[in-house]
Amino acid sequence: MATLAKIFRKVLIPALAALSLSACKKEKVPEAAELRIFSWSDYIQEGVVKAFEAEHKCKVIIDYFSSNEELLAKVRATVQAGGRGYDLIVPSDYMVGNMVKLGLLQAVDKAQLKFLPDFDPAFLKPEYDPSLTYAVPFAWGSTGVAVNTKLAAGLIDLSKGISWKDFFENPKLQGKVTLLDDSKESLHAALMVQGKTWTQASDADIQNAFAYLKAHKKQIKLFTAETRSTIEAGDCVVCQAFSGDVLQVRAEKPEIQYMIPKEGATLWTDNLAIPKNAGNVALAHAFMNKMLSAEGANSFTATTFYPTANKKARALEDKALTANTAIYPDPKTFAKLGYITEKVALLPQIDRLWTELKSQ
Ligand code: N2P
Repeated sequence: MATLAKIFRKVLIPALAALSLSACKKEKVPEAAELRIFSWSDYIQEGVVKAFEAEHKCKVIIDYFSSNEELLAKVRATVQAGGRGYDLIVPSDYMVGNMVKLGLLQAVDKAQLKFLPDFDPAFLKPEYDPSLTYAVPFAWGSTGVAVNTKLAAGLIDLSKGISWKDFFENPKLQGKVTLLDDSKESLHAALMVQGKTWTQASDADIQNAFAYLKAHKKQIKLFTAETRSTIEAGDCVVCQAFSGDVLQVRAEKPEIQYMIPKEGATLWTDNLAIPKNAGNVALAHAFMNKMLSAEGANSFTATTFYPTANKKARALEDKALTANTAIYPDPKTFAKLGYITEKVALLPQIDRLWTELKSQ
């Protein structure tokens, strides 16, 4: 009996320990695949992320940016630094063209994109990437103004709509308006007051528009990217903002109204694209399929109030959404919207005047 106990202690226990150690080594769980996304805020709902993680046994990491310039700076820096970057990013129209020229994007594999046959033909040949080589149109909207109708009472007569001229010049609105903290959107608003479209604008028009912004700087309470919290808190009477962001606040606060000023507003399309230094291109394509399937796109619009390029998704939408002209502008309003396009030669000038304006 004593000998048996000895054998157990001396031979079996160490053997079992060695066995379990090697089993441990073998069982070391491989690191979960990761999908790294850099997106505009609130574009990707938590439920979508959780479902995708479960379906693809991966971890989704999302960072947020609030302007195309911020997106460009980050992607450029990570590509230059070498190593793994984001797998999926969401640049707007003109920024796609810009990033392609800088060699920051890789081609998407269209054969993997199951939703393309459901796309609205209007989105299949965008000027900035006519064959959808580098980017897939995803969401679209306008940049108009949020009006707090309670605070605006007695300050502006909204029965005739609103204008950018009011926004910048109405003395009753002094210190009560906010502009997006975005050089191009701010410039576009000033150009529109002067009857210029973005594409027409010359070097001199841009200088004049910045001079106008400078002359009316007292009118502007704040340049901010945090428009939703600013509107929600009642911190502005009229606030330049993206359509869906305003409508998300309006869902809780009916006194907030989204308006397209008389002179016009920016029309934009945000895209899904894959940077050169992506680490998981397969997951990036899978996530595109998730977001842009008819069901995915439908739930995206229902939560963000931004329409997508998927026409089939529109057929699934609640009639209250498809009939909402703040989401789908009527043809007369739509005709007043204009894209911000690339103005490569004028960029240094825009940047300089913008920095000057903000530091004034
Ligand atoms: C979403 C912002 C809309 C992006 N929060 C404008 N391109």
